[in-house]
Amino acid sequence: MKRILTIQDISCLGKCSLTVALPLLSAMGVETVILPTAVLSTHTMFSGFTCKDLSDQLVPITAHWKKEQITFDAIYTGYLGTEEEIETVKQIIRDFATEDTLVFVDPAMGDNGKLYPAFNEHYAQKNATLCGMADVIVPNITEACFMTGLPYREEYDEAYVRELLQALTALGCRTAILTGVSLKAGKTGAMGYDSTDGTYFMYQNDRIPTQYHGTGDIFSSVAVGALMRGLSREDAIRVAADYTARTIDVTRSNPQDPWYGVDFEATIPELVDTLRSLTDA
Ligand code: PXL
Repeated sequence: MKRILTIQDISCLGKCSLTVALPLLSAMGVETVILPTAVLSTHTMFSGFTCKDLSDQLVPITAHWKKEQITFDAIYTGYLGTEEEIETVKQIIRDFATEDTLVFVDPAMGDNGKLYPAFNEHYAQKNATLCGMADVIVPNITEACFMTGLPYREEYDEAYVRELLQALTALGCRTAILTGVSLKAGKTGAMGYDSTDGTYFMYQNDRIPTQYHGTGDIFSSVAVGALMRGLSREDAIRVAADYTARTIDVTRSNPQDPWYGVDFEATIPELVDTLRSLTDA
C-alpha cells in the first residue's frame, strides 16, 4: 500500500483540509499519515473561529519519524497558516522527499479573486516558493494570479489559461494543474501543463451553479489519491473532477449553507467503485 503524508490544518467543524483528506485518501486505499499544522474550531469562513498554531510540533514529530526511518510515497500539502510554517514544510520536504516521492502542493489560500482572511500578498509569494519545490501543484485561478503576478480575470480564454500554466511552472514545479477552469459556458474543470514535455491536458464537466466551501480540498485529495493508485494524470483529474461535481450535486438537496461544506460522505462508495473499475483492485 502506498503511504502519503498530508500536511494541513485540522478544522474541527466545517468540512475541509484534514477532515476531508484523511477519510478520502483512506477510502481510496492509501495509508494516510497526517501532520496537523493548527487546530481551528471551524474553517475561517465562520466568524469567531479559534486557532491553536501547532507549528512548534512539526519539527519534533517529523524528527521522530526520521528516527523510525519512515518514508513516504507522496507528500501532499494544503492550507498552511503562516509563512514560517511554509518554511518548516519546505524543510520537511527536503528531509523526506526522494526521487520517487511525489510532492503535491495545493496552495490553498483564496478564491474568487481574493485571498482568505488570514493571508496577504507576501504570504502568497512565500507559497509560490513552496510550489517551486513541487512535482505537481493544483492552484485555482485566484491562487495562480497571486503567485505569478498575472491579472485575475473572470472572463478568459484558453490562451490566458496557458499563460498562467506556463508562469506557474516557471516557479519551478514540473506540472501545474489549474482548477476551476471554465472554457465554455456551462462547463468547468481543470487544465494542466507538463513542463517536461510541453504537453497540455484538460478535463471539463458540467458546471453546477452553486459554490461550496472545501471543494478544492476534495479535488486535490482525490487527485493525489488517484495518482497514488497508479492512475495517469488525465484519469486522476477526470476522477477528481467528476467526484467533486457529483458530490456538489448530491449536496444541493441539503439546506445547510454552502460555506459549511459538501456531503462527500454520501459519495465515498461511488468513488471507491470508480477506483475499483479503473484499477481492478
Ligand atoms: O479549504 C481551504 C481551507 C482549509 N483550512 C482552513 C480554511 C480553508 C478555507 O477557508 O479556512 C482553516
